[in-house]
Order: sequence, then C-alpha cells, then structure tokens
Amino acid sequence: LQISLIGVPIDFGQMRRGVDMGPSAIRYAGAIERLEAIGHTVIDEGDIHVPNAAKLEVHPKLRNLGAVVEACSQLSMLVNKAVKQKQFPLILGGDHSIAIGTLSGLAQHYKNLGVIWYDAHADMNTADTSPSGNIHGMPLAVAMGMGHEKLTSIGGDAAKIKPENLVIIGARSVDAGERALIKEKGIKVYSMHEVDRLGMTAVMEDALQYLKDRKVDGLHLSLDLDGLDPMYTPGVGTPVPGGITYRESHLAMEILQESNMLTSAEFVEVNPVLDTKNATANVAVELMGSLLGESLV
Ligand code: DIR
Ligand code: MN
Ligand code: MN
Ligand code: MN
Repeated sequence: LQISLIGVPIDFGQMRRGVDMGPSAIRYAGAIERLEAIGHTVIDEGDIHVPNAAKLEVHPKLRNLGAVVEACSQLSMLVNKAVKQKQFPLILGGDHSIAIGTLSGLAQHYKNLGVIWYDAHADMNTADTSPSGNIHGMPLAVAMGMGHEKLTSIGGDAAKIKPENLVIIGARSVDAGERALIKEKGIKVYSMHEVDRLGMTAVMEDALQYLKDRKVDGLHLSLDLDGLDPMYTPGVGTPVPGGITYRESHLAMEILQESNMLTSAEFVEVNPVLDTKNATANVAVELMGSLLGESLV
C-alpha cells in the first residue's frame, strides 16, 4: 500500500490535556518503520496545524467548537486528497473528535462507507444528550448528520455515513441518549457481552459479513485505544474497566486484514501524559502491524 500518514495533534474534543501529543508518541513508538518493514510505502504528511482554541468560537454545550471545526475541516481535505491519489489514509490522533474530519473526507469518495468503531463508548451524543459537552463523544452522531450545523456541514451538508453501515465493537459505557439512538436506528453493536459470549473471531466474522451484505464500497476502522482494557492501554483519557484484551485486539486486526475490505484507519485517544512508558502508543503501533499485514511467522 501507499499509506498517507496524517497526524492530528488535538486535545480540544475533551478535557484532559496531553492527547495532542498522541501523534508524536505513536511516531516515536516506530509506526513508520513498522509499516515500511511490511513492505508499505509511507507518505508522512506530518501533523496538521491545530489552532488555539481560546481564539476561536466557544459554545456552552460544545467545548472548543471552533478549534474542532477548524482541525476537522483541514483533516477532511487531506483525507479526501489521499483517497483521490489512491493512498490508504492512516490518521493518528488526537482525541476522537477528529473522526468528524476523517469520515467527512472519506465520504467525498465512498457513498456507502462501512465503519468499524472499536471503542468502549458509542460516541453518538449531541449537544443535547451529552453529559460532558465533549465533542469526542459525538463524532458518530455528526457523521450520521446529527448535531451542530458547523460540525455536520464539514465537507458538505449530507450525512457522511448510514446508520446501517456502522458496527460498534467493545462498547461498555453508553449514555442514555446514545442508547436511545442505537435502538431508534437499529445500529449494530457488539458490546463486551457479545465479545465475551461469542468470542472475537465470531464477532469479527459476523461484523464483516453484515457489512458485506450491505455492499459497502469502503471500510474504515476507527480505533479508540480505550476499547482495550486499561491494563493494556493505560494512556487514555476515559478508561473503562472490563475491556477487550491485547490478544483479542490483534486477532480482530488480523481478521480485518484477511478480509481485504479495509480502505482506511485511524488510531485515537493516545495520551502520553497519562501513559506508562509509552505503552499505549506501543500497542497502537503493534495493532497497526497486525491490521496492515505483518505476519507472525
Ligand atoms: C461520554 C464519554 N460518552 C461523553 N465519551 C468518550 O462525554 O460523551 N468517548 N470518552 O470516547
Ligand atoms: Mn471514542
Ligand atoms: Mn472511547
Ligand atoms: Mn474517548
């Protein structure tokens, strides 16, 4: 693959400072070398410029709205450009608000995009349902066309993804408004209950078959490192116990690789300030290896 590597050093989508250093931590953990060793070509776009939030629009229920809009607009254009050039966009966060930009960029090209959301959370709040006002808890709602117009209009007014093309894996901390939306839209969720009960192999095979049946024209993986159990990825802002294991995560990545369906990916919420010796960035890079074709033997 020709991989377009894009860093998004933003921590304005939530309250804990430091996740803006995620792209550096992931690069320091050897992402580029790892991908090149598999045989991929990495075109490093560097990090986008994230403006100072204090100088941009503030909103009582959408923390740092202006800065998130700015960063996501830039990211949307870079992702769109990468896809146009037949490159595989690989985005490094930053908090999960950046997925608004990623999905907007992908939607310029993929009209029936499939999305796998690997996360402890459903990230489907709007300003009205959010308990926190943090935009990193809202990207899926925005991508489905719900939320503040400044967010939903990035890269065009149309919805960027269809609810039936979305699969959430690893959920274990879902807010009331999100739960209602999941029910209303019939969104496919493999919570920790299903991961425990069916096992990761069945979850992934089922998820991929579900997306194939929907005839998706591309597949994006959005991996929030808090999807894993905090014992493996302590450097995240909102850890939730009882998460996916390290081995299950590698297995999930390997099954995705085998499917040949994946067209883009992002790794988010790595916060070096909260981490233990860069363990979380290291896990991100190891999972990238499995996802993009590293062989074990
Ligand atoms: C919570 C936390 N659902 C919120 N969301 C997180 O603030 O909306 N997403 N941490 O990754
Ligand atoms: Mn998330
Ligand atoms: Mn999360
Ligand atoms: Mn989060």
